[in-house]
Amino acid sequence: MAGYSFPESFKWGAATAAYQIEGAANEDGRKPSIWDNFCRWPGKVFDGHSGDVACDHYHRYAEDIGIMKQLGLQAYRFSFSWPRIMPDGTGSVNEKGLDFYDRLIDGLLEAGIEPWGTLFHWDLPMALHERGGWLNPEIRHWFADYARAVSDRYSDRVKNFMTINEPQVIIAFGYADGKFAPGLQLPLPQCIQTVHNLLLAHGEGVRAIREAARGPVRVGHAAQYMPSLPNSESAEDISAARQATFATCKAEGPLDTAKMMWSFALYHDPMLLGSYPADFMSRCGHMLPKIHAGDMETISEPMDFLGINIYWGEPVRATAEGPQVVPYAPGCPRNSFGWAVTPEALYWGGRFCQERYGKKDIYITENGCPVTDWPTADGKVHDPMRIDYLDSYLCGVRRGIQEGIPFKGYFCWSLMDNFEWAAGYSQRFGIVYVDYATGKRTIKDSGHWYADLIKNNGATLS
Ligand code: GCO
Repeated sequence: MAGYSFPESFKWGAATAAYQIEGAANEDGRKPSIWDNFCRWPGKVFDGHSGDVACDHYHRYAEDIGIMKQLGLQAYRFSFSWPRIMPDGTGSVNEKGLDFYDRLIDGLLEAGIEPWGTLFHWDLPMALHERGGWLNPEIRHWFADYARAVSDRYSDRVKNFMTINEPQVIIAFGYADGKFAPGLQLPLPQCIQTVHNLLLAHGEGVRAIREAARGPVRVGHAAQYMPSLPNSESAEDISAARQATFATCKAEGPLDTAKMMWSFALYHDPMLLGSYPADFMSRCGHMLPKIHAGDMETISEPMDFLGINIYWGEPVRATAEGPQVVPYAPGCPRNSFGWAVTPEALYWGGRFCQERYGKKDIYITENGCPVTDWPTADGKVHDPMRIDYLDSYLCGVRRGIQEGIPFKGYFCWSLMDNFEWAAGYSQRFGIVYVDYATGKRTIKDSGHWYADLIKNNGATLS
């Protein structure tokens, strides 16, 4: 109910990613990533857009920190650019790249904002892709070396690290259906090998961050997560939604590679339970690469928190034949990407996560709403639909907290409009509007709404 204050320790933040906002793609020693390359592949990215300039955050970071301070953000989730810090992916580090994140982190701390750093948010150095990328088992060592360099440099000031953003999207979109960089469409066995390599890299990265840390740090990740939502709150429908949320493949019939690569448990059972899901093993276990002694222990190196990125869920009901997807109601609210607006997704996502993986701190590391908004004659950006989206989803977090689900923080995606991957600049997620022609930032109505919410620690929610 309105007026409820979130726990004092609840962290209110916003999130971005290096390739989506920094620009300066060829500056100060940075070398191409697979996304620089992918954007030059005709037809792959909307209108041939790229992150060459993006929001020019590399040069405007001080102004952006000022906006974060004006919003009253308590934390800011950004990502380190691997090709800016280690331009060849391994070996020597690029001092000018490291210096940028020193300036950013020191500026955040000066503004009283906690820096939360994602090590990998999809911008794999092209040099590593040319050596096989996530297909090469060596990537577990490449990623660990990179993680060590980041932790060694910043762990005196950054106390919260996330290893890999959305493993599912990296593999499903990048290696299975090819709609994201590096644009590959590999057969199921090879996709499964990339999953295993990526999970080993994650585990090695957790260890490397801790080994190199100069002081206590917390390590987690940021998972893509589209929970199934019970069509009613009957015990049967809740059970059906829980089962559907963690399913990886059907017991029989054709296997859909991309769909399987999207599944949540395929990555999170190994990370959090130390084993691949039973339904996956029964049909695809033989496609895994050889699992050496210690591999599953590496993959399940304990994390200090779970980061989940949730935008919407899919209604499911119980039937005699098992969980059945319920079509969205005709004309249901949808955002500019066409994604259904399902306010209960954060609640059920967090609840099912806790029930399966235990009471580990949960941060919503991404949640937000794309709207094709623009400044009106008054020079403001009125985005009531985004406010309604954020308000209604956060009411689900409030319900979860009141029921004991360990929601500990929320990072709105995104601080500012930015490069939305294959959709280029056609989709705007920011609570701050960016005029890409001039770089001008304008805090949207949703940004002012969010600032007020933070000031009242959630008490102004509906
Ligand atoms: C993701 C990525 C973000 C996207 C955002 C909107 O979750 O896909 O982490 O980089 O921009 O989610 O799609």
